[in-house]
Amino acid sequence: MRVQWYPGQMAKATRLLAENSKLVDAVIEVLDARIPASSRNPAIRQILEIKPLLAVLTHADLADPGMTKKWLQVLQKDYFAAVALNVKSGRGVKKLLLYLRKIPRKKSKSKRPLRIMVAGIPNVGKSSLINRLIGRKAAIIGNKPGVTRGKQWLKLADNLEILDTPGVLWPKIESEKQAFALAAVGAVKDELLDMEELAGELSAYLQEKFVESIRLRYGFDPSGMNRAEVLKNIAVRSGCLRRGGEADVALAARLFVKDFREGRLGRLTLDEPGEGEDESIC
Ligand SMILES: Nc1nc2c(ncn2[C@@H]2O[C@H](COP(=O)(O)OP(=O)(O)OP(=O)(O)O)[C@@H](O)[C@H]2O)c(=O)[nH]1
Ligand SMILES: [Mg+2]
Repeated sequence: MRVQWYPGQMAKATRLLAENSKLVDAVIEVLDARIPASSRNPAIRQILEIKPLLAVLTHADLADPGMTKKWLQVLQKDYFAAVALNVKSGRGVKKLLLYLRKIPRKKSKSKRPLRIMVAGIPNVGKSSLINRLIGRKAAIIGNKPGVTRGKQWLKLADNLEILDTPGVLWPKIESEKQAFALAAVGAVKDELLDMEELAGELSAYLQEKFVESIRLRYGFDPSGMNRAEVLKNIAVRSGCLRRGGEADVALAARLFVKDFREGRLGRLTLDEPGEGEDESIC
């Protein structure tokens, strides 16, 4: 899957991270629990000054719990701390607050509030996480990438300030698998995607790894079918039909991707710890 986005806008967001990293004591890199490897910014350690880096896995409610556990073990080796969160229910927030209290600080800076920057790919849940930590809707959120446009300082308590930042994607996506993973979870604007191509890739991936997810949701066995046949069957089974009864594959493609994103195909993790290319990033 090939994805193109606006390098100018992303370069600006990357600059914003670099400039503001000078002002903070630590950085939370928000990762998506469904794609922990693909949502890691390979350049984050070069962009940021050397600072404690915490990994927070959002969307843990939509990811495979066993895989999330494994991923946390992998990430703990590489980050100051790694925590999984369901931002919607608040599960995991207490643990994160405990880690934030353990962040070491220079003596000269210990009188001012602790400052944390929240960074990560678009639409991963950075602003939602901040709202959860603060306990009210202080940052604007939305179910599409590019909602947060500039930086925003928010006060969590007298002794803690948090910086919300716009989502960043790196200019060169390492592999087609990574581009697919980012598109599947909604980190890339849908307007920049060929939804039928994305749905086709998703169906091929699920057929290979989680064939039951299609059978349970749509009531047919996709074994042996090609991508077009799978989408056509989804269209027919879901009532995505044009006038005259012909399958509306474009509509079915959107429905299928939406079903995946909203967890109706089950709790699925697309990146496996230990997959060759993922290990090299960790
Ligand atoms: N199910 C689920 N949805 C989540 C979780 N975290 C965030 N979301 C949803 O993900 C969408 C994006 O959340 P935002 O907080 O706006 O994401 P962001 O990273 O700030 O996005 P940008 O500002 O566009 O980069 C919203 O619809 C949230 O409700 C989570 O842990 N689980
Ligand atoms: Mg945001």
